[in-house]
Amino acid sequence: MCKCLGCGVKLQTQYKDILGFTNNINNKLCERCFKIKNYNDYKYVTRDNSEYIEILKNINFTNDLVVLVVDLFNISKHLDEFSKYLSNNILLVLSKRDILPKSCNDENLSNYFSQYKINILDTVIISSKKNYNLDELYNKINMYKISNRVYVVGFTNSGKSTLINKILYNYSDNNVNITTSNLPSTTIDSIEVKVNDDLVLIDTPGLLDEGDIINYIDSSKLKKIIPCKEIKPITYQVNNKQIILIEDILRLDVYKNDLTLYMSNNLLIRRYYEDIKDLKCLKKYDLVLNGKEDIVIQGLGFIKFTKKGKVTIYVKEGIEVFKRKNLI
Ligand SMILES: Nc1nc2c(ncn2[C@@H]2O[C@H](COP(=O)(O)OP(=O)(O)OP(=O)(O)O)[C@@H](O)[C@H]2O)c(=O)[nH]1
Ligand SMILES: [Mg+2]
Repeated sequence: MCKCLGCGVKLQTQYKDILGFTNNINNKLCERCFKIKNYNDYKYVTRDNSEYIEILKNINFTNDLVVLVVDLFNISKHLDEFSKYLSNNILLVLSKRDILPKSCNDENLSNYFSQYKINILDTVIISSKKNYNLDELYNKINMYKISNRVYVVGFTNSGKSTLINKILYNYSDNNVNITTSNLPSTTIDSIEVKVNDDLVLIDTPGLLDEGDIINYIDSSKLKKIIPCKEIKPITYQVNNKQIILIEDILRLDVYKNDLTLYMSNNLLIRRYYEDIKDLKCLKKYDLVLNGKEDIVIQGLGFIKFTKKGKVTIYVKEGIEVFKRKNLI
């Protein structure tokens, strides 16, 4: 069976509209990967988490080390899902450190994850983009691995394939380059890459987070939403009721509080001091803050509040909105 070296899908030459199509079975890449890599032209695919859960169950049959990659900017509410299926030792990798402000304390970020019921051996904060802490991560992978096989898992878009490419680039002669993109489900099936005789990394497709904004927004808007460089947080002190609109995506009604927005700086933010009708047609969430809590709008970012108070959020139905203790 020939597999695409970019996404792991089984190659086929019969059905143009089905995953894995290529016009020549001897090609190394499927047509979809070829287009992503050469034209940045992404064909949206819908995947089912049940296939992915089977992959996790099979990893659980091994005793091998698992590298769990979590996007620091987009931490899912459902991270504990991984512990449902995996009892392997886990090296937690907090990715995309370059997106959060430099001033954040790495130790506090790591400590934040102690609340999850995951079998964490150790934590490393990285940025594949900036090559931050990759030596430390590579050493820890070699130190903790039980066999020469190490699995890389996580939610879709957390940066698994980018990390593997970077490890290959830094520490290996293997010049394989897995397909990456900022859209979900880029990796379709497991891909084994040999780093050296003692280490094989196995990339896996990402678990889909159903409440992530990525599933509800036109892909042309994603460039605005997904930050690609360090976020400059925006702080507001609200003394009387104010309304903050973020593009046509989110409406925030705040009554007396201090808040800081951690979102892409490409988004248009408008602030109103009197009542307006805009975006009230979206789904409404009335939230009570107990002090030092963030409101997360999955995939869009988060809003840090310091004080107790009431907040109303309007956002497209389906996008997950939840509270958590302050990350930063
Ligand atoms: N800013 C920043 N972006 C990153 C970093 N690592 C990955 N990305 C970006 O995140 C997006 C997703 O990366 P992928 O490596 O395709 O993510 P994945 O986890 O393999 O995704 P799936 O294959 O869909 O499960 C891409 O646009 C990457 O360029 C990083 O360290 N910093
Ligand atoms: Mg991938």
